[in-house]
Amino acid sequence: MATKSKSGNYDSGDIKILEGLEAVRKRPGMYIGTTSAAGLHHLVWEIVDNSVDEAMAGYCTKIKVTVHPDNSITVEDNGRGIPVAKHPQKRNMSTLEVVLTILHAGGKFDNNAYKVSGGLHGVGISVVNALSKKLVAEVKRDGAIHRMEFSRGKTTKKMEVVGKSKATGTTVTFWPDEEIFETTTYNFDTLHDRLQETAFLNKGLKITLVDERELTPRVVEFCYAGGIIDFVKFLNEGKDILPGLSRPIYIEGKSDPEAPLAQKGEVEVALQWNQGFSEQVLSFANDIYTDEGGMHLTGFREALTKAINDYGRKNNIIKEKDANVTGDDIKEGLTAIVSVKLPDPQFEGQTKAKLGSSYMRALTNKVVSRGMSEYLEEHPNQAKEIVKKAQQGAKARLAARKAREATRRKGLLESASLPGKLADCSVRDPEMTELFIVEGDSAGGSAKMARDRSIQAVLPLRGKILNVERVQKDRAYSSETIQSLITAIGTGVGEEFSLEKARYHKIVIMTDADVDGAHIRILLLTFFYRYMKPMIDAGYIYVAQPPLYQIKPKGRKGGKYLYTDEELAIEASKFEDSSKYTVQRYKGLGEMDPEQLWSTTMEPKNRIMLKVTIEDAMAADRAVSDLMGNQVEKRKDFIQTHAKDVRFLDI
Ligand code: 1YM
Repeated sequence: MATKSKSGNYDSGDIKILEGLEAVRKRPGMYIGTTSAAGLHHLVWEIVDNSVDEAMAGYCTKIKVTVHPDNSITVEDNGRGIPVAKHPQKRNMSTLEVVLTILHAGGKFDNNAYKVSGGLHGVGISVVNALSKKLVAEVKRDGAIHRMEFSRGKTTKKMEVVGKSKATGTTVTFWPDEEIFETTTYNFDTLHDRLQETAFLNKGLKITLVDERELTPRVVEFCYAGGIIDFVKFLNEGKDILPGLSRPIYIEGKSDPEAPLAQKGEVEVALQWNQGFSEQVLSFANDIYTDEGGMHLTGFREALTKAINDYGRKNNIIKEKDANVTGDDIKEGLTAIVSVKLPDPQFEGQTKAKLGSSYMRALTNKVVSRGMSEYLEEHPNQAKEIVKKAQQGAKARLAARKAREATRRKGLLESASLPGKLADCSVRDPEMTELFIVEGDSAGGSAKMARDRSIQAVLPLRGKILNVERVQKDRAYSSETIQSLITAIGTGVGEEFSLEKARYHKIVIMTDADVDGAHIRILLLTFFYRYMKPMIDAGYIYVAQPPLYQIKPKGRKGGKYLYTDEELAIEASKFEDSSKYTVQRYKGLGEMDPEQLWSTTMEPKNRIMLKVTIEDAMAADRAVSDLMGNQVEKRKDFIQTHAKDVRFLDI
């Protein structure tokens, strides 16, 4: 914060500092959202966005991101190189230095109308510089290699020419500052998924990711000639596709050439239906993922619904007596990418992840209406399948409503009649109470004995829970296990879902630390993801962490609980004489007596629980369909590679 002068006003000197990179170091959260792992990764996106802008402007074809063993990062592109000549306004500085040391420099004095950087999160490369203990920039331009060094936003080595080169491009290497970040360890999967997404959204752009932290560096290359068509194919990988639709539908269009700047834009859409029932529609504005949708998505949905109804009516597939299919009916099994580009996107919504620019609704509607009706006319076989699939959706919607009404009449989804197997707690304040969902009756019995019955309720589940990804809603609602979950939790589902009615603010999934336990955990997470997503958003869903091992000195009581293999390895390395210790591995919750279960896993002051977040709905959905989809091979693969990690799965 700026210090106030004696008069109580901020003086100009203070304001200047506030505007500078000092302010970024003082309040990093204001610029990159958080100083947790997400903020650390944000630094990479910030630099890569610059290279992507250069690619969109048509000057860059390759981007390479390298993670070095010390968790420093190099981003390299083959664009024009950041200009190195004296800056027109700051006569004593090169443009390179201005871009790296002045907040919000870089501006819009160029002809690239659709910038990623400077968009929703875009705070510019100078913010990365401010938050790095060291940063080195190298620019190949005008026949020479120029180099500059910085530390915590300040220039430490003035620009110098360090070599010759006919090539052009920019290379930035930075070392995130431990004084700022809670962690400085980069996550390969996070980098991998985001860079892959960027490559999908920028047809033909080659992005290489190199991780040098392992003995043999991991190298992955992304380059998609089909762009978002390949993205849709990727999302539907392993799923059965609607007959005839193996090639996704692709539609593109742009605003009138005469449109004023404030009405300009481009729309690109790819879509494909699979035989499943869940929907995966991802929307982007200037490559920024719009998690909350917005105008482009609304325009897309309206146009798609209308085109399908118009075609269905015209060709008598939707009969005169039938009602129109709704947007929800069309969603079943739909996978789509809606990507728009516009000069000055307006973002709104809770997380600023909703496109508010209203003219994009009409533009997207127009482009998709034309493209979709053309497609349907030209592909009558596919068109028929699409309309029929939507009609199936309508039928299921009506059946689900009936099933819900029937169960509601019987009082099955009402909290009035709680499931018989639920051992409820006595306190009624949901903020204080917890529900443990436990695998199997025997572990359920232990948990019932172990719990603090004032605030902890226990619901044992017998056997596997229904795989909700593979069935339609009416069948899910008629499953006894699912009904008991819904009634115990109290929120209802579907149109009647109400977070306020949750009977507990902690729902804890407690399963064995083996493959079966992992499977049940995933099935439960799928259920919450598909039927009660607001519970995940609200942070109400947890995964219990029972210990994996206990080590104790032979012949003695008591010992130490260990929760991971790493902990065991560390403990074991300290054994002087391993014959004096025994190591017990807990395969299931049932192997612990109630006292042990309480003190290791359930007692609020000791236990470790993981809060389930939707960090990356896309990754989650992929994991879920790999595990749950119809293709057995994928499922086997997933279980084999994740049996252990599933304990830590951030779904
Ligand atoms: C590894 C990071 O920053 N590449 C990059 C940045 C710029 C340019 C090219 C560029 C842009 C323009 C003209 C323009 C930037 N230049 C500026 C500024 N990679 C990376 N590649 N010439 C080169 O936009 O007109 C800001 S970013 F302001 F100097 F033009």
